[in-house]
Amino acid sequence: MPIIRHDPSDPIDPSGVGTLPFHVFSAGGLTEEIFTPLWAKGQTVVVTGLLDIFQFQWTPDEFIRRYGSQTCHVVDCYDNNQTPIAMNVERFFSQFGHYDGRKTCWKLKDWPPTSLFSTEFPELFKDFADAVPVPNYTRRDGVLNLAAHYPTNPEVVVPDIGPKMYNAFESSELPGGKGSTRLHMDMADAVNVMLHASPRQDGSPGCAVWDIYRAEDAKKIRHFLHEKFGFSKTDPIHSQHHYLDSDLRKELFEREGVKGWRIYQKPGEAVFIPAGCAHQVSLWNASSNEEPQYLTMILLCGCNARCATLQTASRSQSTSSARKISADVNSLQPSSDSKTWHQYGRTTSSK
Ligand SMILES: O=C(O)CCC(=O)C(=O)O
Repeated sequence: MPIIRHDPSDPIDPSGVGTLPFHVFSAGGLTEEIFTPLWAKGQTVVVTGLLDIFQFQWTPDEFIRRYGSQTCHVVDCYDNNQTPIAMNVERFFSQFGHYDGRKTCWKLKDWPPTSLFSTEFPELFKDFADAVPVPNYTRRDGVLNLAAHYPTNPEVVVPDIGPKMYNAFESSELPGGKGSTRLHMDMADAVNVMLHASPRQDGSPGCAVWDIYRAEDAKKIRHFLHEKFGFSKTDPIHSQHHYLDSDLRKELFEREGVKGWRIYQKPGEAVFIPAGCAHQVSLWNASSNEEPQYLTMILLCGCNARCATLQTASRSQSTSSARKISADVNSLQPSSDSKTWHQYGRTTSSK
């Protein structure tokens, strides 16, 4: 049964909107038999207690020790253009825990680069693959992961399915806040495991605050954003320009009746994000504006018929990123016989 989780150490939702109920399982409690029908419905799922399964120390100090001199590119979550800033890995990770009143919110995305993850960071790659829940779906080589069955000929555009890592500092969801990852939706299902968050002053961990909206609410969200920010040729979700701060979430609920799954993700918890569900993230640490030190990791996994829903949406878009999404999704479709599309143990009802 989906539940509404009440953890007294969670932040108070400043919008007052709350959450739709969602499914929560312990690490050993989520079997494939349980997961498959839930996932077919396009609902988010949370798995707790994964931290002990990881062997690698996913901490800022360990990244500095092993990879400190490597170059990486950081963006400021408040910069609308997301202009990359080059620096070395040590400079980024050494900022964790040394907040100096700066007004920026740095995010290190796609480090290590996805293409190099398995070859240059084999320990990280293996550790993640060995720990991730429902591995037949979520591992890159999982038998139920559609992406593992891709044709290998070079004509096929293979979508970027990760794994990839996100590291970011604390961000705000209060009015004017931009979170750490703005509202967007992906063409593949994803599972995101938080590996590290700096402790708060009372010793309990900080968390990532997820707002995930049901795929069937995307139309209402688009309508709301168009009304609010004006119509533009760019799709308001795919453009990834907007973060729904607490005022906007409240207004979305009042005007369109749309409420999402609001998940406060702690270290060792996995959040599953169905393809086609608009979602956004901010990172919270109750030590107010001090010590923003978050580290999360994401693994993108297989895609199902929900991608066809996304394809319909993105076909009408004219931006290059929308065309790229559309191309990626097209490449997932078998060219003539749609039966092969349904072979991987997932139902195909797309709502
Ligand atoms: O972990 C994050 O901050 C963002 C991950 C995410 O939203 C995505 O990759 O789609």
